[in-house]
Amino acid sequence: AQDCLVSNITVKQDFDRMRYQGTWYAVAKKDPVGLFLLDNIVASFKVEEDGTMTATALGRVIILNNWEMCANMFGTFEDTEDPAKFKMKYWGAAAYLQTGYDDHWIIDTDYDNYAIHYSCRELDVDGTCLDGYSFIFSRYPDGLRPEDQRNVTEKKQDICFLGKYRRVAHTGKMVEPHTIII
Ligand code: DAO
Repeated sequence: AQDCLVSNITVKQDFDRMRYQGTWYAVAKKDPVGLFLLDNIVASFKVEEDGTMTATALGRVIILNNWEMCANMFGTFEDTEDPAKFKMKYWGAAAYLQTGYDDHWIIDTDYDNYAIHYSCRELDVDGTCLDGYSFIFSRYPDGLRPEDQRNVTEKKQDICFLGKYRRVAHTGKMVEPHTIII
């Protein structure tokens, strides 16, 4: 949306949650206020027997200022009238991890290579997003295919987050979930 109104943001047409299942590596992220997941972010989506979409996510976080750990997160998705727009309830395996209830929109995906996620947490009075975050997901930990990059850049612009992303590293040096590195 050129006007950056959240209500004018378009999402994936006829989103197919079955094809979205499986592992997605976050390769870039636009952080919200009070960022939580830092890097090595891997999400795994699943459609349960009753049709509900769920996800687990791992990622490196810093809690209590400088305690670094691998967070084990869970999310369940509530359907809305738009198949690509969900409400996500999320929580951590440990009590000191973040919990929340966020919008979870799939802006675009080809299911096999890339996905663009969007969440606005707080609307500004003018209808633009005051606080939001977005993941660029790839099916591969080393990044997007060159042929997907132009489309992803266009979509970053459509959601008015262009220039606000940082790279999400995948070092492969993740320790066991719940291991606290002091
Ligand atoms: O990292 O700053 C942040 C905000 C993201 C919080 C959401 C984490 C939990 C996700 C559960 C699975 C969905 C990908």
